[in-house]
Amino acid sequence: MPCTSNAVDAQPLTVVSNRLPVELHRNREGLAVRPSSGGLVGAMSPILRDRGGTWVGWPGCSVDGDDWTAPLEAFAQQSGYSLEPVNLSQADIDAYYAGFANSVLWPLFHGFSRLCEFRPEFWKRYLDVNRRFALRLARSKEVGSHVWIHDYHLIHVGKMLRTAKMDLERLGFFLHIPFPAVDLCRRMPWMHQIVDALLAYDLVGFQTPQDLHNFLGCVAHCMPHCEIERGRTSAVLDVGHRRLRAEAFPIGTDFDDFSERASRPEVAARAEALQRELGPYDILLGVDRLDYTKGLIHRLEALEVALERYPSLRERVVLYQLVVPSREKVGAYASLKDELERTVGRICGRFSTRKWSPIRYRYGRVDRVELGAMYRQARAALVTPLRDGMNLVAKEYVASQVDANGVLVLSEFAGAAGQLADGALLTNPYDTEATAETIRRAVEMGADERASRMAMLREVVRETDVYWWAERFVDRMEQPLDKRSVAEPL
Ligand code: ADQ
Repeated sequence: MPCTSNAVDAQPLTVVSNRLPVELHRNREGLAVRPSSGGLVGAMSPILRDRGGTWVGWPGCSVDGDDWTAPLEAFAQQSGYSLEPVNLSQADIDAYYAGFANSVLWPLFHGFSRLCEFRPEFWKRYLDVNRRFALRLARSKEVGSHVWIHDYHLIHVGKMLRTAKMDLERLGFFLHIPFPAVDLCRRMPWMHQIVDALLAYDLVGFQTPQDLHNFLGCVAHCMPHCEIERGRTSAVLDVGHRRLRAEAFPIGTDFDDFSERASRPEVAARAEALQRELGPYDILLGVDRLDYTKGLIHRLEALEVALERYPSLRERVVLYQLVVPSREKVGAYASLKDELERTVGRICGRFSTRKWSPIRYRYGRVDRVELGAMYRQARAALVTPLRDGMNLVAKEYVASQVDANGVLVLSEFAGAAGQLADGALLTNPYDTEATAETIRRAVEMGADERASRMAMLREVVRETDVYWWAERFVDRMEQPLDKRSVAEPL
């Protein structure tokens, strides 16, 4: 079982994220807490179990009016760590979650500033909710002195904890999405406050060295007196009264879990069934949340160009596009589903023959067996976001490719491109013709090249899995600054 290297005398850890790692629900016996799946939960749970600790977050539903004490205690006994739910009202969800987090920070940090709604009431509610999280942490007896806060929803919690003079030894923050360059970030009226809040942590983690570099550019712009000692993947910042570290930690996936599952006979059987269902064609796979950053329309258009330019691909490939619903209440997402369906319809109408259709579109969530079967069977995965912090689908595909038969087509704007450039076929998703050509290359690649590229990819994804990521972050967070400055000096 993975555990941190200093687990013996380790302090309990508190993890804070917008959502708790569980779903609360009501069954015949009453109230129940069910663990949810996902990379972050999988990575943090063993660490929390090892060291003891607490996870603070929104349970995804209102916990008012019901007594959740008993089911939460039962969960703590079973999992080895406790949960602290923070309640959010509908007004919070509208203005903090759908508002500031997903209509300001998400689009801006991904480079879609035209979709930003810079509304002061969103900002005010964002601060209110961050304060509520901080208060919850400050008042809880379960919360220890080592706290790790996750993602763009909760940037201000650290600063608020410092203001409340909470007795914290180590305070870390990890941003799961990209950090924008200064020229983009400057469009946000609250840029200075956001940068200042990030400087309240002992360790600020980013997905890639580029995100780190962008952050340092924003710090230099907002706080010209801050001294920065730069390395390639890390930096030490001196803000006058204190020093902090900023560093790139590319998140990974649970390689062994995906790989082991993909090897199971039931997954192999499901993969064969899927192939029969789709016909004797090479499967191109897309797996995405329904999000404008994922480049779904651009991908479909690239396929359209590929079918137009390379007739040999007709009746040879089928794109199996799986889309999971997401943020349906946020304005910019509502029209995307319609546009996607129209585009699928147009391409199918244009190229389908009596026995073949170029796209199979599926809207909904699938379980891990089904997902493993798709990953295992696909001749190529088309992971072509317009911008992405990391993109775990790319790594899950690689981990599930136990037959080393497939090709990863990867956007150069996904954080994962920095680690996977050698084995993947990189493409610029805005360049539809180049992406079309990359699709053709992936389909026509010989078995030897596919196997050697996939072997390279599997090595990287195995070595830098999600446990590696979490342990490295916690180790660095707990390392005193005077011990070592930058990880890799320039
Ligand atoms: P996301 O934007 O959600 O994450 P991603 O990293 O691709 O993006 O993770 C998506 C997850 O959802 C994957 O684990 C995938 O298996 C799952 N998924 C997608 N469609 C599904 C479906 N139809 N059924 C079941 N599961 C499905 C954010 C950042 C990323 C960063 C991660 C982690 O935007 O850049 O990689 O956090 O830090």
